Amino acid sequence: LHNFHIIESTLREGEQFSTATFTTAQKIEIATLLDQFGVEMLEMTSPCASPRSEADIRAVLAENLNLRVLTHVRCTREDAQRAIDTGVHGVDIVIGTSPQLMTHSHGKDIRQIIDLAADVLSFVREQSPDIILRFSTEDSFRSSEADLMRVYLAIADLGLVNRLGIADTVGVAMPSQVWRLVNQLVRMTGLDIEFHGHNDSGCAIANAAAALEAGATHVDTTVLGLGERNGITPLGGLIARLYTLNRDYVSRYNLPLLPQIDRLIADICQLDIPFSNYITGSSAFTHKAGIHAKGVLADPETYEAINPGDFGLTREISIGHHLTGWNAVRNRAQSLGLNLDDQTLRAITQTIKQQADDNALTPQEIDDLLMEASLQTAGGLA
Ligand code: HCA
Ligand code: CU
Repeated sequence: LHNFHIIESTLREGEQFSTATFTTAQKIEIATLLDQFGVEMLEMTSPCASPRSEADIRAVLAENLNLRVLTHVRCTREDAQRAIDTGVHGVDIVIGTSPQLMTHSHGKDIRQIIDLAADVLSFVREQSPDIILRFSTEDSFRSSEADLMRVYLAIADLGLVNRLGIADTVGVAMPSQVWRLVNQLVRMTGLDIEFHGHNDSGCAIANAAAALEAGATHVDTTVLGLGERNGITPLGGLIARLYTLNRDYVSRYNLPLLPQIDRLIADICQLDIPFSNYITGSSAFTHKAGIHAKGVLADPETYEAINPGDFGLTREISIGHHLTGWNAVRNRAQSLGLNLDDQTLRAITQTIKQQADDNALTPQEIDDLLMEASLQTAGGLA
């Protein structure tokens, strides 16, 4: 993979999630934590959205974090001017190019889009020669390829932007489509490419990975994947995806902060972290079946592609159910300092299975069974 950067958009796309509203203090807390995690860029809601949105860009900038602060605006001089006035490090400019958005959003055709973008981008460059300037089409994957190429080539030729963005605004792209479009843009423009992908059909992480494989340099994420509708590529999911390709891709990030980051956003937005969540879901490192427990006890990599320890988390071996195995039971006995012989352990395992067919046993009930057995066998305590 190319050396890539994460554009963390919890404070922009994330705010578009149904239950997400952040106070100034919360925005600063989130930005600070993401900075400590090591994301390179933070995208914030347009200063044109509301008075507090504008003030909070300045408030986050005043924290002097390592990350670059970007804001996201429509393709107009007025919006761009207000973005520049906040003192942000970068401005992300976007305009729709799909037939749906050309008709129902801004009503412009491709020629008018190019002229407007050229005007606004030149304006920004004149005002602020050093600002990080990005141009993106919205709804790129429902736009005609010919239209897209016309727009991107015209913009690239101006030599004004640092980065081009593509957006799967309604979450319909397949990884192969993303790969092809990014690859084409990299070859044709040589510019940095950003991918922004929604998750309506479950491909947001795969699409982000495909973009990176094709040479994209930037990926948009939000914590827990918050965003419009069911959101975009989740930060933790992207980390899991890249970690399992090669740990080195994500070793520069402060991975043990991820659980705290997911928890903070879940709490603020009054959400549960889904059980199925990448890395931080409640069962992400729980092993259940006897065969799995045995393998993991011998070597965790048998059934773990991700080491929970790298994220400050621990694995759990679940014992009190009918799929349990005696290796897991022996492991629990050993953790309690009990030295039970194999025959006893196998007998206890059978007891657990039998009882658990009706009702799962609690960890305490298992421990009680083990302690009892140890009292009954002479010299049971190690
Ligand atoms: C939206 C816009 C956007 C923009 C993405 C980008 C999208 O809220 O509809 O500028 O990179 O998904 O198209 O979030
Ligand atoms: Cu979006």
